[in-house]
Amino acid sequence: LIRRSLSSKPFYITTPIFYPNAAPHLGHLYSMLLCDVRNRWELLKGNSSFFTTGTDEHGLKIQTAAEKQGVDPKEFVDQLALVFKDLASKTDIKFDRFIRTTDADHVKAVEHFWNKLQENGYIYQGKHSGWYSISDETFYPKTQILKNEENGRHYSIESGSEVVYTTEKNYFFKLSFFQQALIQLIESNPKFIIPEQRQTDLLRELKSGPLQDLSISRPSTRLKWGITVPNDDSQKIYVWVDALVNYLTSGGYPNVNKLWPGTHLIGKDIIRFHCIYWPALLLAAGESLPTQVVVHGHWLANGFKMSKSRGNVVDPLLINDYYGTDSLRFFLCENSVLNGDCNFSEEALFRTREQLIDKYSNLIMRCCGKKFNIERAVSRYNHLSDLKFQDDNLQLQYENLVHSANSIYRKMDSKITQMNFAGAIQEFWTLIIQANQFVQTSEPWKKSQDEQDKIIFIGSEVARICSILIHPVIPELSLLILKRLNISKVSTDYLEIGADLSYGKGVNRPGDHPIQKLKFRLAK
Ligand code: ME8
Repeated sequence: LIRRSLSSKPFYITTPIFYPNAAPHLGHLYSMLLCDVRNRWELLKGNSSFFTTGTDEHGLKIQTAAEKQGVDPKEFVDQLALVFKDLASKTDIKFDRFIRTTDADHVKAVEHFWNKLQENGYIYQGKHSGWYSISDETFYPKTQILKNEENGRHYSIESGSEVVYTTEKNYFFKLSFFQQALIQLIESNPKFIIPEQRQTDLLRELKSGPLQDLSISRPSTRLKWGITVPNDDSQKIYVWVDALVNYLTSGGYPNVNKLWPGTHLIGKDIIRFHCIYWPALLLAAGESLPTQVVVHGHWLANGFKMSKSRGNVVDPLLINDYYGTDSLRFFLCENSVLNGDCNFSEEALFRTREQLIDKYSNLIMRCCGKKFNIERAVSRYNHLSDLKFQDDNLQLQYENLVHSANSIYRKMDSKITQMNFAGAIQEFWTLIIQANQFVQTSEPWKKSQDEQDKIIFIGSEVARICSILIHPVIPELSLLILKRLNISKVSTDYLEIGADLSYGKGVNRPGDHPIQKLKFRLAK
């Protein structure tokens, strides 16, 4: 059995905090979902677990988006934070804290973190020079600039906007100082970043040349919407430093430490921030490093990167409304691979829903048939040693099924704790198919009551065990089924065959086919 965590701190998992400069996209739902499933899994195991998500509300992106709409940035983010929360609530995402970088405790945490970096000698004042575009509000590297020989002016190749060579005051973080420490840290901790390939790539990058110090402030004249550098009104804190500290804020930083260190789940485009900047900043501030950084790929739509111009952006709220939460959650988990991109298609989502009905619900429907009696079967066959079938072949199938049912938890647990949800779901399907075959080929409707009860007992037990184990992925449907079987003990403490013998009362009602309700529920 899996040993319960003895540490007093809960398991702590975080999504990135999202930019609320536009409505949430599928990637946002996906990262919340992966964390939600993992969090629910820990809770199912009886562990304490804490899960945070939230919004990254400062910075130029937000400032510009708010200006475009002619509203105050705070009002703007207040509205969008609600949309993100709404997505979470509609998709059964149960976070423990929704952190916003405009929260008062977060602003205090960031100021304290900054002061710590300064006290420890890792911040210095400097100048930053480069090609700056006023309209794009960004610096471009020299290699990205073209001079127009006719008018002598300079332009960004990428955006075509004019750029001017500018020098501004900035605070810098001594990132270069941490290069060797980062290499050592990563080399001595082979699972610091998963999947492995991401760790290998990052190490290669870290060894490829010297790290440059990082500019960690912006002039307040340019960046108005941000946290002011302590004791210097002329500068605002770089939005990534502000954002990363959110992971400490939720644990009570700087006063108490109820949570840290935690496990981060991030998308592949923000590895540098989480695996180079963040560990270096933590080392500089004297804090522990994250437990692990889990990196996922991106969702494509029918094989293409989602983009507004291509018109293939999947709206998670719409899809959720149309296909139902559990189908969408199941689909995203079943088709999710960490070490590559994932493909979204409505046809595939439709098929997922059909499979849930055909394979999963079918097992329950078979056992709940009005010819059978789960209550009697469960109360009668509570001693596994009693279960002997006359037919040798059936006996063998039965023994194999019991073995599979009693080992599925360990298999799923090892996959889920490695964030391999597709693998865990594969285990779930294997067992469901095996049980369906057993019930089908044993033909209980032709058997004596005694043999029939044995078959129905094992069939219901597999349905019960699978429903408990799949609960973190499809919380509503699994509970509906467990309720339909009158099962109330939803925990990994009751996963052996025969571990809960208190269910089944009144389940096999004539004329009441649970599948109808399920179909309706799934198809919403
Ligand atoms: O990066 N599929 O926020 P963000 C899957 N505020 N995931 C995707 C995706 C896709 N198609 N597109 C984007 C930020 N993502 C910062 C984070 S954390 C201290 C600050 C993922 O709203 C992306 O990889 O732009 C990232 O993990 C997340 O969405 C949030 O992106």
